[in-house]
Amino acid sequence: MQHLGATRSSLKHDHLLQTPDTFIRTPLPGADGVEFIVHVGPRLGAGFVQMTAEFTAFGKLGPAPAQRFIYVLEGELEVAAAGQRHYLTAGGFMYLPQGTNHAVQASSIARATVIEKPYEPGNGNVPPGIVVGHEDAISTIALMGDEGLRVRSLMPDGPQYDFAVNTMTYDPGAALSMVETHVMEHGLLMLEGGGIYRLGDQWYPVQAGDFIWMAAYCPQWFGALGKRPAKYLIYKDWRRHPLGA
Ligand code: UGY
Ligand code: MN
Repeated sequence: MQHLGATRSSLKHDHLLQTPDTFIRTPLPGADGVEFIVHVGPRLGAGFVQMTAEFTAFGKLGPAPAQRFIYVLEGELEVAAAGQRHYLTAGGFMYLPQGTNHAVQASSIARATVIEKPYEPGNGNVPPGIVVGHEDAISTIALMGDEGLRVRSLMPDGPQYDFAVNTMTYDPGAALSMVETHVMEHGLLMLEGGGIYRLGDQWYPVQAGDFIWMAAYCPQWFGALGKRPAKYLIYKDWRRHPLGA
């Protein structure tokens, strides 16, 4: 459908709002039966790649050039790694440290968020390990004591992990208690509901299906609107010195 050039998508120097009407699919090397919407990556100045992988039945991902985090949106993925097979359904996730030999294949039509980031070792001597889980098994934390804003941390928090992936669920009317401006960048996928996202000096209506990238220091705030909760999956780089040391 042609909308006379109108879209909510917007690219500014410190943020991107990418709405589904502007998604373009691309194949990637090594993958078979999978199309990718590459939402963000180094070409935009990001230190990570985030994409939506759309699998046909038995579609396979190619090898990961970096650490890989997979969160299943729909369908089922079979992931073989370290001599074990894991079956991930919607809300299931897996983290594979850089260099982990693994295979990802869809059992049926499936969709997943895939985040890849070159590993920054930090100065610890414990290597990161494979993580497998399901969001439903993770307890929620009320952000700054607000029971209307619940956070689940999908990645373990330890010195060996250099990024975090959380889900955040806002009851209707719940909002971040402050405009955040921080050194970490974010990749964000709206999973449910909607609201208003402040990014830089702009306020945008956003809804399930939208993707947002926030560069380091991009002023950000969200308030949920509507009659059902709003929920998003959010990535941030974490626990590393800004000088890379
Ligand atoms: O973890 C965060 O920085 C999160 N509170 N940011 C956000 O929701 N935009
Ligand atoms: Mn933030």
